[in-house]
Amino acid sequence: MLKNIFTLLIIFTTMSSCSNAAKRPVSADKEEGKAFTPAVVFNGDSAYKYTDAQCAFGPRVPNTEAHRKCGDYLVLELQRHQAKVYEQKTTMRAYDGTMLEVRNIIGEYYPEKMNRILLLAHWDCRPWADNDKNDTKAPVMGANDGASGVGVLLEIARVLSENEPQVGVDILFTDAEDWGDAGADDPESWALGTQYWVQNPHRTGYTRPAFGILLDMVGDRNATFFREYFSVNHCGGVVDRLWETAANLGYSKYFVNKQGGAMTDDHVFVIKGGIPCVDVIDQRLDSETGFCPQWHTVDDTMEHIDAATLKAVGQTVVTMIFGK
Ligand code: AHN
Ligand code: ZN
Repeated sequence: MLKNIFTLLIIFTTMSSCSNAAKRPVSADKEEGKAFTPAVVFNGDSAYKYTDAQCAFGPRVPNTEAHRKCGDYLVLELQRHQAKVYEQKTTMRAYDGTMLEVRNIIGEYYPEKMNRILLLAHWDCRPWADNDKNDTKAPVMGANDGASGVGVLLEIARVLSENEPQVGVDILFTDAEDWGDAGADDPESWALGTQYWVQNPHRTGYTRPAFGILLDMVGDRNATFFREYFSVNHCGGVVDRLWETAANLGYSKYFVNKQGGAMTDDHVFVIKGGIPCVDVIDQRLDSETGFCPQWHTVDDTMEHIDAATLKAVGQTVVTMIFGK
């Protein structure tokens, strides 16, 4: 009972803090050790397996067999974990004129609950490794860029099938995030699936979530998550709570409590659609691309993925959902 009250408190302060964005800096004494152990456990090895399972299909580039088969797998996994699953299938025109078979996949947990949280990650892969030194025409495997976020969310789906939180949770796997124009300043060439979902709710009577958390590139061994610019501006209260929760769990090495850059990513369109949203994205402020060395290269493979990073991200989100 006490625990339930505590959880409720956390959730409502989190939801209200989205708009007033109270600044709650993480105290230095909490940076090192763990201030608490979580009640609901996220399994990093399980998330690793879900990440690997997606890569086993090959690069999940839209309009390919690997993409179709992995989409079917994601639907089945969500159903196996007791979600109410919806699919959105549509055709969209990419910036280069290619017509893409876009498929968003949504798993609702506890749809009767009116207070809801949205968790999202893109599941498609970039069709070209345009940052590669040699093979710029090859597709990206996307172990980190795509599969890692989905892997974490599939493990959260398992957790949600076994533990009922105070809030409802919607898991959204977005498609066609990564067919964007890297050579132009054209934000709308990215995140096509999310743009579609924001304009077309996946069902009538869908209860809009209070806020969203986007996971993008959350699996690299050396990941660093900075406080992304749009997230801070539109959902600062949730940013504060996420980074503070991570610190309390001993994950400050990954969740660096400093301002990062501004990202064109799925969350931008979720925010435009009226849902405040945070982007947990691995940024490297000292690198040329702003991201990890494997970003949009053929080296974005499982050998750079670490279950410890997946655990840090997944446990932080799970602790936000369930309380400590
Ligand atoms: C841009 O590169 C414009 N935004 C980063 C979004 C992204 C691409 N995330 C994964 N791949
Ligand atoms: Zn990408």
